[in-house]
Amino acid sequence: MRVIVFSDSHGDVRPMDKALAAVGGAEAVIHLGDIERDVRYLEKTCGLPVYAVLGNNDFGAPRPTESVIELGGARIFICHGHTRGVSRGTEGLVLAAESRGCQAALYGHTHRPDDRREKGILVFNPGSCSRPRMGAPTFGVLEIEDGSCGSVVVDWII
Ligand SMILES: [Mn+2]
Repeated sequence: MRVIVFSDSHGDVRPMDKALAAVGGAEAVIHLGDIERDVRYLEKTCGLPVYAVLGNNDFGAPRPTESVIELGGARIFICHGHTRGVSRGTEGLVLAAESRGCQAALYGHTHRPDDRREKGILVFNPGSCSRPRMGAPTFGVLEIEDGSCGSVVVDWII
């Protein structure tokens, strides 16, 4: 199954709308936090299941900060990343995913895309779809088949 991954939209939902229109065949959307208002917009408009966590700029909403979701037979650890120190590296993130038996660890917060494997775990950050730290806005696409995750970061020229 195909899953679109956003993070750090920070109040600008237009890039998400464009990405959803451009990528066909998606069956779910993941938003990795910052900001929660944009998650509520997705839930109202995109017509797909939305899985989301709170970012460091999200307060008080009834959502988790970290979560394990199951999609396409894969266990996926999702978090914004600030609770796992991702600005300094992904070691804590990978440990958290590993200890939860996950095949993938998704995070945001850095506004920089990441798409690697560590200890056999997909370590993936879609970057920011509206406020990239460098280069073009980006989002991510996961392709999950029989419990294994392929991935790609998509550069998005608005
Ligand atoms: Mn953040």
